[in-house]
Amino acid sequence: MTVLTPSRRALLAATLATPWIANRAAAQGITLRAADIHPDGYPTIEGVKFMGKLVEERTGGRIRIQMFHSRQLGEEKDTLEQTRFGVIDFTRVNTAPLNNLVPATIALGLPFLFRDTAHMHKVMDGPLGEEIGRDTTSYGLVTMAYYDSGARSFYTKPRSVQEPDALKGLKIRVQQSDMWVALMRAFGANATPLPFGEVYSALQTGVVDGAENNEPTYFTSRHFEVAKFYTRTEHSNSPEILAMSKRSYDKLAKPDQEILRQAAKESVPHMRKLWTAMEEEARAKVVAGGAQILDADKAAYEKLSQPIYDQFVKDAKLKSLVERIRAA
Ligand code: GTR
Repeated sequence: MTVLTPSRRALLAATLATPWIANRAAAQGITLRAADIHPDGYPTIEGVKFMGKLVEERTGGRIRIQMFHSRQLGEEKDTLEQTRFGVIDFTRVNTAPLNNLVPATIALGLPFLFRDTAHMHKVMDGPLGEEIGRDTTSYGLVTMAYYDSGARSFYTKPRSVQEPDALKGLKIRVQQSDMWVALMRAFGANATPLPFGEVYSALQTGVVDGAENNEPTYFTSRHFEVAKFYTRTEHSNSPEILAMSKRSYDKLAKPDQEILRQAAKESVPHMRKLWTAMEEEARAKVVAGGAQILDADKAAYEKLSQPIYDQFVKDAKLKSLVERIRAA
Protein backbone atom coordinates (compact mmCIF):
# COMPACT_ATOMS: atom_id res chain seq x y z
CA MET A 1 0.00 0.00 0.00
CA THR A 2 1.36 3.46 -0.91
CA VAL A 3 1.64 5.80 2.04
CA LEU A 4 2.05 9.43 1.03
CA THR A 5 3.64 11.88 3.42
CA PRO A 6 2.13 15.41 3.39
CA SER A 7 5.11 16.76 1.41
CA ARG A 8 4.88 13.99 -1.20
CA ARG A 9 1.19 14.66 -1.48
CA ALA A 10 1.76 18.37 -2.05
CA LEU A 11 4.36 17.58 -4.69
CA LEU A 12 2.03 15.16 -6.42
CA ALA A 13 -0.80 17.69 -6.32
CA ALA A 14 1.44 20.33 -7.86
CA THR A 15 2.66 18.05 -10.65
CA LEU A 16 -0.90 17.01 -11.39
CA ALA A 17 -2.11 20.59 -11.60
CA THR A 18 0.07 21.46 -14.59
CA PRO A 19 -1.03 18.79 -17.11
CA TRP A 20 -4.59 19.33 -15.94
CA ILE A 21 -4.52 22.91 -17.21
CA ALA A 22 -2.56 21.91 -20.32
CA ASN A 23 -5.13 19.24 -21.14
CA ARG A 24 -7.93 21.71 -21.15
CA ALA A 25 -5.99 24.30 -23.09
CA ALA A 26 -5.11 21.79 -25.79
CA ALA A 27 -8.84 21.19 -26.27
CA GLN A 28 -8.18 17.89 -28.02
CA GLY A 29 -9.20 15.93 -25.02
CA ILE A 30 -9.85 16.20 -21.34
CA THR A 31 -8.61 13.79 -18.75
CA LEU A 32 -10.55 14.10 -15.52
CA ARG A 33 -8.78 12.76 -12.44
CA ALA A 34 -10.63 10.76 -9.82
CA ALA A 35 -9.41 9.84 -6.33
CA ASP A 36 -10.37 7.03 -3.98
CA ILE A 37 -8.69 5.58 -0.90
CA HIS A 38 -9.72 2.01 -1.68
CA PRO A 39 -7.60 -0.46 -3.66
CA ASP A 40 -8.19 -1.27 -7.31
CA GLY A 41 -11.12 -3.67 -7.76
CA TYR A 42 -13.13 -2.25 -4.83
CA PRO A 43 -16.75 -1.61 -5.93
CA THR A 44 -16.51 2.21 -5.65
CA ILE A 45 -13.45 2.17 -7.93
CA GLU A 46 -15.15 -0.12 -10.41
CA GLY A 47 -18.22 2.15 -10.36
CA VAL A 48 -16.19 5.16 -11.39
CA LYS A 49 -14.27 3.15 -14.00
CA PHE A 50 -17.60 2.01 -15.46
CA MET A 51 -18.75 5.63 -15.58
CA GLY A 52 -15.47 6.57 -17.30
CA LYS A 53 -16.02 3.91 -19.95
CA LEU A 54 -19.48 5.28 -20.74
CA VAL A 55 -18.19 8.86 -20.87
CA GLU A 56 -15.36 7.91 -23.19
CA GLU A 57 -17.71 6.05 -25.53
CA ARG A 58 -20.30 8.81 -25.55
CA THR A 59 -17.80 11.60 -26.21
CA GLY A 60 -15.88 9.64 -28.84
CA GLY A 61 -12.85 9.60 -26.53
CA ARG A 62 -12.83 13.38 -25.97
CA ILE A 63 -13.38 13.01 -22.21
CA ARG A 64 -11.69 10.36 -20.10
CA ILE A 65 -11.61 9.61 -16.42
CA GLN A 66 -8.35 8.52 -14.88
CA MET A 67 -8.61 6.71 -11.56
CA PHE A 68 -6.08 7.18 -8.76
CA HIS A 69 -6.91 4.49 -6.21
CA SER A 70 -5.22 3.35 -2.98
CA ARG A 71 -4.77 6.86 -1.51
CA GLN A 72 -2.35 7.83 -4.28
CA LEU A 73 -3.69 11.38 -3.99
CA GLY A 74 -4.03 11.31 -0.22
CA GLU A 75 -6.59 10.66 2.48
CA GLU A 76 -10.25 11.66 2.03
CA LYS A 77 -9.85 15.01 3.78
CA ASP A 78 -7.03 15.96 1.39
CA THR A 79 -8.79 14.79 -1.76
CA LEU A 80 -11.95 16.63 -0.74
CA GLU A 81 -9.98 19.87 -0.47
CA GLN A 82 -8.18 19.24 -3.76
CA THR A 83 -11.52 18.56 -5.44
CA ARG A 84 -13.15 21.68 -4.01
CA PHE A 85 -10.36 23.74 -5.49
CA GLY A 86 -10.27 21.95 -8.83
CA VAL A 87 -6.81 20.40 -8.47
CA ILE A 88 -8.47 17.03 -9.04
CA ASP A 89 -11.86 16.50 -10.63
CA PHE A 90 -13.59 13.77 -8.65
CA THR A 91 -13.30 12.25 -5.24
CA ARG A 92 -15.28 9.36 -3.89
CA VAL A 93 -15.68 9.72 -0.13
CA ASN A 94 -17.92 8.58 2.66
CA THR A 95 -20.42 11.13 3.99
CA ALA A 96 -18.45 11.37 7.27
CA PRO A 97 -15.59 13.62 6.08
CA LEU A 98 -18.23 15.97 4.66
CA ASN A 99 -20.10 16.28 7.98
CA ASN A 100 -18.20 19.26 9.35
CA LEU A 101 -18.51 21.03 5.97
CA VAL A 102 -22.02 20.23 4.71
CA PRO A 103 -24.41 19.85 7.70
CA ALA A 104 -27.10 17.98 5.72
CA THR A 105 -24.69 15.05 5.28
CA ILE A 106 -24.77 14.45 9.06
CA ALA A 107 -28.23 12.96 8.62
CA LEU A 108 -26.87 10.18 6.43
CA GLY A 109 -24.56 8.69 9.05
CA LEU A 110 -26.89 8.96 12.04
CA PRO A 111 -27.04 5.73 14.09
CA PHE A 112 -29.83 3.31 13.25
CA LEU A 113 -31.60 5.83 11.03
CA PHE A 114 -31.82 3.71 7.89
CA ARG A 115 -33.83 0.57 8.55
CA ASP A 116 -31.96 -1.40 5.90
CA THR A 117 -30.31 -1.10 2.49
CA ALA A 118 -33.65 -0.88 0.67
CA HIS A 119 -34.63 2.12 2.83
CA MET A 120 -31.25 3.77 2.19
CA HIS A 121 -31.63 3.24 -1.59
CA LYS A 122 -35.14 4.69 -1.52
CA VAL A 123 -33.90 7.85 0.20
CA MET A 124 -30.73 8.34 -1.83
CA ASP A 125 -32.39 7.64 -5.20
CA GLY A 126 -35.28 10.01 -4.53
CA PRO A 127 -35.88 13.72 -3.88
CA LEU A 128 -34.11 13.63 -0.48
CA GLY A 129 -30.90 12.43 -2.11
CA GLU A 130 -31.22 15.27 -4.61
CA GLU A 131 -31.84 17.80 -1.87
CA ILE A 132 -28.71 16.78 0.05
CA GLY A 133 -26.77 16.72 -3.20
CA ARG A 134 -27.77 20.32 -3.96
CA ASP A 135 -26.31 21.39 -0.61
CA THR A 136 -22.80 20.27 -1.56
CA THR A 137 -22.61 22.73 -4.48
CA SER A 138 -22.17 25.75 -2.20
CA TYR A 139 -19.01 24.03 -0.95
CA GLY A 140 -17.57 23.60 -4.43
CA LEU A 141 -18.72 20.01 -4.93
CA VAL A 142 -21.27 18.61 -7.36
CA THR A 143 -22.78 15.36 -6.08
CA MET A 144 -22.76 12.98 -9.03
CA ALA A 145 -23.84 9.70 -7.41
CA TYR A 146 -24.40 7.89 -4.15
CA TYR A 147 -22.80 4.49 -3.83
CA ASP A 148 -23.43 1.71 -1.31
CA SER A 149 -21.36 1.26 1.80
CA GLY A 150 -23.28 -1.49 3.57
CA ALA A 151 -23.57 -1.28 7.34
CA ARG A 152 -20.79 -0.32 9.71
CA SER A 153 -19.97 -2.61 12.63
CA PHE A 154 -17.20 -2.83 15.23
CA TYR A 155 -14.08 -4.91 14.90
CA THR A 156 -11.93 -5.22 17.95
CA LYS A 157 -8.70 -6.78 19.10
CA PRO A 158 -9.04 -7.71 22.80
CA ARG A 159 -12.63 -9.05 22.82
CA SER A 160 -15.91 -9.06 20.94
CA VAL A 161 -18.45 -6.37 21.80
CA GLN A 162 -21.89 -8.00 21.55
CA GLU A 163 -23.10 -5.85 24.46
CA PRO A 164 -22.16 -2.16 24.74
CA ASP A 165 -20.64 -2.93 28.17
CA ALA A 166 -17.84 -4.82 26.45
CA LEU A 167 -17.01 -1.70 24.42
CA LYS A 168 -16.54 0.44 27.56
CA GLY A 169 -13.08 1.92 27.78
CA LEU A 170 -11.86 0.54 24.45
CA LYS A 171 -10.06 2.98 22.14
CA ILE A 172 -11.95 2.96 18.88
CA ARG A 173 -10.77 4.62 15.69
CA VAL A 174 -13.42 6.79 14.05
CA GLN A 175 -13.64 8.91 10.94
CA GLN A 176 -12.74 12.57 11.34
CA SER A 177 -16.21 13.93 12.09
CA ASP A 178 -17.60 15.44 15.31
CA MET A 179 -20.73 13.34 15.02
CA TRP A 180 -18.70 10.13 14.86
CA VAL A 181 -16.56 11.10 17.84
CA ALA A 182 -19.69 11.83 19.88
CA LEU A 183 -21.30 8.56 18.81
CA MET A 184 -18.38 6.50 20.10
CA ARG A 185 -18.59 8.34 23.41
CA ALA A 186 -22.34 7.67 23.60
CA PHE A 187 -21.57 3.97 23.14
CA GLY A 188 -19.05 4.15 26.01
CA ALA A 189 -15.87 3.88 23.95
CA ASN A 190 -12.91 6.28 23.73
CA ALA A 191 -12.96 7.82 20.27
CA THR A 192 -9.69 8.20 18.35
CA PRO A 193 -10.24 10.05 15.05
CA LEU A 194 -7.64 8.94 12.52
CA PRO A 195 -7.25 9.01 8.73
CA PHE A 196 -8.06 5.66 7.19
CA GLY A 197 -4.51 4.90 6.08
CA GLU A 198 -3.24 4.96 9.65
CA VAL A 199 -5.70 2.42 11.03
CA TYR A 200 -3.80 -0.80 10.27
CA SER A 201 -0.68 0.22 12.14
CA ALA A 202 -2.72 1.85 14.92
CA LEU A 203 -4.41 -1.51 15.49
CA GLN A 204 -1.16 -3.39 15.22
CA THR A 205 0.71 -1.22 17.72
CA GLY A 206 -2.21 -0.87 20.13
CA VAL A 207 -2.77 2.86 19.55
CA VAL A 208 -6.39 1.76 19.16
CA ASP A 209 -8.18 -1.43 20.28
CA GLY A 210 -10.61 -1.46 17.40
CA ALA A 211 -12.38 0.36 14.63
CA GLU A 212 -15.67 0.11 12.79
CA ASN A 213 -16.47 -0.40 9.15
CA ASN A 214 -18.39 -2.51 6.65
CA GLU A 215 -17.23 -6.04 5.82
CA PRO A 216 -15.69 -5.28 2.40
CA THR A 217 -13.44 -2.59 3.91
CA TYR A 218 -12.59 -4.81 6.89
CA PHE A 219 -11.42 -7.34 4.34
CA THR A 220 -9.63 -5.24 1.69
CA SER A 221 -7.81 -3.12 4.28
CA ARG A 222 -6.55 -6.37 5.87
CA HIS A 223 -7.67 -5.00 9.26
CA PHE A 224 -9.05 -8.49 9.96
CA GLU A 225 -5.45 -9.66 10.36
CA VAL A 226 -4.98 -7.46 13.44
CA ALA A 227 -8.50 -7.22 14.94
CA LYS A 228 -10.18 -10.60 14.82
CA PHE A 229 -13.60 -9.96 16.38
CA TYR A 230 -16.14 -8.49 13.97
CA THR A 231 -19.37 -7.82 15.90
CA ARG A 232 -22.35 -6.96 13.73
CA THR A 233 -23.73 -3.90 15.50
CA GLU A 234 -24.65 -2.39 12.10
CA HIS A 235 -24.93 0.99 13.77
CA SER A 236 -24.79 3.15 10.63
CA ASN A 237 -25.48 2.83 6.91
CA SER A 238 -23.80 6.05 5.80
CA PRO A 239 -23.53 5.85 2.00
CA GLU A 240 -20.65 6.98 -0.23
CA ILE A 241 -20.67 10.13 -2.33
CA LEU A 242 -19.03 10.59 -5.69
CA ALA A 243 -18.32 14.32 -5.75
CA MET A 244 -17.10 16.31 -8.72
CA SER A 245 -15.25 19.59 -8.46
CA LYS A 246 -17.69 22.39 -9.25
CA ARG A 247 -14.81 24.29 -10.84
CA SER A 248 -14.13 21.42 -13.24
CA TYR A 249 -17.84 20.86 -13.86
CA ASP A 250 -18.49 24.50 -14.72
CA LYS A 251 -15.72 24.43 -17.32
CA LEU A 252 -17.52 21.77 -19.35
CA ALA A 253 -20.13 22.46 -22.01
CA LYS A 254 -23.74 21.69 -21.00
CA PRO A 255 -24.07 18.56 -23.21
CA ASP A 256 -20.85 17.17 -21.69
CA GLN A 257 -22.11 17.87 -18.17
CA GLU A 258 -25.23 15.93 -19.07
CA ILE A 259 -23.19 12.99 -20.40
CA LEU A 260 -21.24 12.88 -17.14
CA ARG A 261 -24.36 13.04 -15.00
CA GLN A 262 -26.07 10.30 -16.98
CA ALA A 263 -22.99 8.05 -16.88
CA ALA A 264 -22.69 8.58 -13.11
CA LYS A 265 -26.32 7.60 -12.70
CA GLU A 266 -25.84 4.46 -14.76
CA SER A 267 -22.77 3.49 -12.73
CA VAL A 268 -24.90 3.12 -9.57
CA PRO A 269 -26.65 -0.20 -10.35
CA HIS A 270 -23.32 -1.56 -11.61
CA MET A 271 -21.63 -0.58 -8.36
CA ARG A 272 -24.47 -2.03 -6.27
CA LYS A 273 -24.25 -5.38 -7.99
CA LEU A 274 -20.53 -5.59 -7.30
CA TRP A 275 -21.12 -4.46 -3.73
CA THR A 276 -23.49 -7.31 -2.92
CA ALA A 277 -21.05 -9.84 -4.32
CA MET A 278 -18.18 -8.22 -2.44
CA GLU A 279 -20.00 -8.39 0.88
CA GLU A 280 -20.33 -12.13 0.52
CA GLU A 281 -16.79 -12.60 -0.64
CA ALA A 282 -15.46 -10.47 2.23
CA ARG A 283 -17.33 -12.49 4.87
CA ALA A 284 -15.95 -15.75 3.55
CA LYS A 285 -12.40 -14.44 3.23
CA VAL A 286 -12.14 -12.89 6.68
CA VAL A 287 -13.47 -16.04 8.31
CA ALA A 288 -10.99 -18.10 6.31
CA GLY A 289 -8.33 -15.68 7.57
CA GLY A 290 -9.17 -16.44 11.20
CA ALA A 291 -11.66 -13.68 12.04
CA GLN A 292 -14.96 -14.30 13.80
CA ILE A 293 -18.24 -12.66 12.76
CA LEU A 294 -20.64 -12.33 15.69
CA ASP A 295 -24.15 -10.98 16.16
CA ALA A 296 -24.73 -8.08 18.55
CA ASP A 297 -27.43 -6.82 20.87
CA LYS A 298 -28.38 -4.09 18.41
CA ALA A 299 -31.29 -2.85 20.54
CA ALA A 300 -28.91 -2.12 23.42
CA TYR A 301 -26.67 -0.06 21.10
CA GLU A 302 -29.64 1.74 19.61
CA LYS A 303 -30.83 2.77 23.07
CA LEU A 304 -27.53 4.55 23.69
CA SER A 305 -27.68 6.56 20.48
CA GLN A 306 -30.47 9.01 21.37
CA PRO A 307 -28.05 11.69 22.74
CA ILE A 308 -26.58 11.97 19.23
CA TYR A 309 -29.95 13.05 17.87
CA ASP A 310 -30.34 15.54 20.75
CA GLN A 311 -26.89 16.98 20.09
CA PHE A 312 -26.70 16.99 16.29
CA VAL A 313 -30.27 17.20 15.03
CA LYS A 314 -31.17 20.58 16.49
CA ASP A 315 -31.89 23.01 13.68
CA ALA A 316 -35.18 22.90 11.81
CA LYS A 317 -33.58 21.88 8.50
CA LEU A 318 -31.87 18.77 9.85
CA LYS A 319 -34.89 17.88 11.95
CA SER A 320 -37.13 17.96 8.92
CA LEU A 321 -34.62 15.97 6.89
CA VAL A 322 -34.41 13.24 9.54
CA GLU A 323 -38.20 13.09 9.84
CA ARG A 324 -38.59 12.74 6.08
CA ILE A 325 -35.91 10.04 5.95
CA ARG A 326 -37.73 8.13 8.68
CA ALA A 327 -41.04 8.48 6.84
CA ALA A 328 -39.63 7.35 3.48
C1 GTR B 1 -15.02 3.07 4.20
C2 GTR B 1 -15.44 4.16 3.23
C3 GTR B 1 -14.34 5.17 3.08
C4 GTR B 1 -13.86 5.68 4.43
C5 GTR B 1 -13.52 4.54 5.35
C6 GTR B 1 -13.12 5.06 6.73
O1 GTR B 1 -16.13 2.25 4.42
O2 GTR B 1 -15.68 3.60 1.97
O3 GTR B 1 -14.80 6.21 2.26
O4 GTR B 1 -14.86 6.46 5.01
O5 GTR B 1 -14.62 3.66 5.45
O6 GTR B 1 -13.59 4.52 7.71
O7 GTR B 1 -12.33 5.99 6.80
